[in-house]
Order: sequence, then C-alpha cells, then structure tokens
Amino acid sequence: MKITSARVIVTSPGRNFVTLKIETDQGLYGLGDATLNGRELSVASYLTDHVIPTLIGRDAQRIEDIWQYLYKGAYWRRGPVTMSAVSAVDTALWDIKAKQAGLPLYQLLGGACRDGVMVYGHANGETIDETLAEAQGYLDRGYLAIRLQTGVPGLKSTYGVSGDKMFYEPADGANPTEHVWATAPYQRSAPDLFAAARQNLGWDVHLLHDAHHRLTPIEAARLGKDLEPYRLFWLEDATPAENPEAFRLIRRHTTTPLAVGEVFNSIHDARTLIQEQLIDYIRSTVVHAGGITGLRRIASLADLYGVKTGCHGATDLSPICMGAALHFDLSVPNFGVQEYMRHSEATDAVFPHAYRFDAGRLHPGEAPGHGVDIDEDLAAQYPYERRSLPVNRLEDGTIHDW
Ligand code: KDG
Ligand code: MG
Repeated sequence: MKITSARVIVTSPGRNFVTLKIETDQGLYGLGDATLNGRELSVASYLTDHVIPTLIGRDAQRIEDIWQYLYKGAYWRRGPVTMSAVSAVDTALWDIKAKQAGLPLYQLLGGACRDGVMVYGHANGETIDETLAEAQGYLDRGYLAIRLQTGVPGLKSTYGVSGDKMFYEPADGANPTEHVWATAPYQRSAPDLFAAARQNLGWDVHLLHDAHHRLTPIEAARLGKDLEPYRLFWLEDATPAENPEAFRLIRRHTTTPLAVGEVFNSIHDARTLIQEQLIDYIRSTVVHAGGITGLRRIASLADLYGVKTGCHGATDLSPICMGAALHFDLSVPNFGVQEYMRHSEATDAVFPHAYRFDAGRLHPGEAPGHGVDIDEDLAAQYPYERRSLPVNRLEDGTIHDW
C-alpha cells in the first residue's frame, strides 16, 4: 500500500491544532496529531518541508521502519518538534493499518485489557470553596478522579486556575503573558485545599495535583510530606525533570505518588526515573512521545518497574491524540489513568470522534482505525492564530519555571 500524498492541516477552532493527513493508493487515509502548544508552525514546517517529501511512494504498512527512518535518519534525534512530527506520522500509519484490517486500533495492540479507561477532570477556582464546588460538579457527572488546583493567596494568577472552567487554555496571548509566582504561600496553602477536599468530597474519589515544575527538590519533598495525610493519587511535576536524579531526594522523604513526563519526547527522558523507580506514573502521550510506537516502548519499560501510565490529555492535545491515546490506554497492561480535559464544541465539530464518556471512564469506540476524523471544510473556517504559553517570574522579577 503506497503513500500517495500527505499534507498538514492547521486549524484554530478556539485554539490551534496541527493535523497530518496521509493518503494511500488504496483509498485509505490516516490522521495524526502534530500539535505542539505555542510552537505549532515549527512542526507544520518540519513535516511539510522535511518529512512529507520523503514519505511519498513508501509502503504505509511499514510503520516501524518508517519510525526508524525518521528518527535515526534525521541524525538530529529527539526534541519536541522532531518527535511531534514523528508522532503524527506514526499515529496516521496506525490509523491506516487498523482501517485496512477493519478493526478498532486497540485490537491491533493486543485487544482490550479493561472495559473502559478511568479519566480525571480538572476542578479549579480562585478559592478553596470555588474549587470544591467545581469538584462536586465532576462527581455529579460520574468522575472517579479529579485534579484540584486553587488560587494562591496574594498572587494575581495561579497555574491551573482559569476563567473558563471546562476548557483550561494557558496559551492566552500572541506573545507570552507574564505571571508572578511565590513558592512560600503556595506551600502553605496547598495542603489546606486537600484537607478541605477530603472533608467535603470524602475518600472514595481519587484526587490529583499538578505543581507544574515550580518547586526545588527539597520544597517538593516537603509538599509531598504535607500532602500524605490526604492520600493523593499523584503529585505531578513536583520539580523540573531535566535532572532525573533530583527525584531521588523527593523519594527519600515522601510516599505521595509522583507523576512526571508530559514534556518528555523520548524513552531516554524517562529511563532513569523509571529504572530507579523514582516515579509512579509516566505522563507522556501519543503526540509528543513518538506516537503509538514510541509510547508502547515507554510503557513496556515502565511495566518492568511497577510504573503505570497516566497520559497527558490537556486541551492542547487534539481529539486525534485523545482517540489514539484511548486505544493505547485500553490495551496496555500497566494503565493508570488518562487526563481528560474536554474540548470545546467547536473543536469537537471539527474532529468528529467515536470515543465516549460513561460513568467516569472513556471508551475509544469500535470504529475502524483510531476513530477520529477531521471535517476539512469546517477546519478551513478557523485560520491559525499566533498564541504563546505564559512565562513566570518571581516577585523580584527573576524568571522561574512555568
Ligand atoms: O501546553 C501546556 C499544557 O498542556 C500544560 O500546562 C497542561 O500541565 C498540564 C496538564 O497537566 O494538563
Ligand atoms: Mg501537567
């Protein structure tokens, strides 16, 4: 089955998405998500200028060979731009293979290991009361797991607290907006949120929290300890993970489970954290970690060390990524949880999909392929809008991790 054409579709139904469409001489096509928040056009160019010309005429069935060709053949390995492009090609090729077989993708990945995929939603508010009211809304909708983020007293804005409660979108300006951060009041207030949450929401719901790379290792260790009484499902991105050894220090001090990896793009980023059992959940997902092929390698390594998956699923990962991730989640033995920040109605209309939510779990559906399509006419009505992720400064002006 020969690849006859491939092209990139950039659309912005409320936020930017980059999609790769690969067509074959047998009339089958496949779709892959290539969205890299705030850097969308770099991946579009990488695909259009460097990858697509080398794909034409290749056998669409040789997924692993094409993965190796793009990864090793580029010489410049890894990095988010390269790997988002590799991911998009890989996802589109798996989509084609499953359509050719007439099967939902999860069947090609070994079949279902479970009946549905537990997801977590995002509850946030300026105050603890507001956050808990949002969390109650998620419980009413049947969610089994909820991430809680609340405003830090004295700070104008806080990561994860948004005006639009359902569709948190951090890329809010053409150029980066600037946030101000102070660790001490955050460290003092975060445990209060979870104490109140356990009192109000009870103990049956899984609670999660994202520190978004803002703490030093010893600060993260302190927070992990302070949160222990509230039995979190996980504490995410406690400290930046470029230095994986930093997690040894956190691990020595706390039994709060740790999750890392939404910014990783390769198994090598995750290797030390997994092999030294410094984390409990690996957050990498289809669009940034080398597609289904790359992610399966990471999950297999993680399984050896008792580390579970917890795929990133924020609004900036398109429904195509979500659909593909759900097939992976359903089929992988060491699944943990899937993040599910719903998309807007406009986005869902551009990307019709087979996945469905029921009683706190998502199922990818039974459509052949990954089950997500694109309405190209509708997509064309939403041209690209330049958007950047924010930056973060300490109160004295020093640039800090965002
Ligand atoms: O593009 C950045 C977002 O995807 C990120 O800030 C969301 O941290 C995030 C999460 O856990 O969903
Ligand atoms: Mg995160």
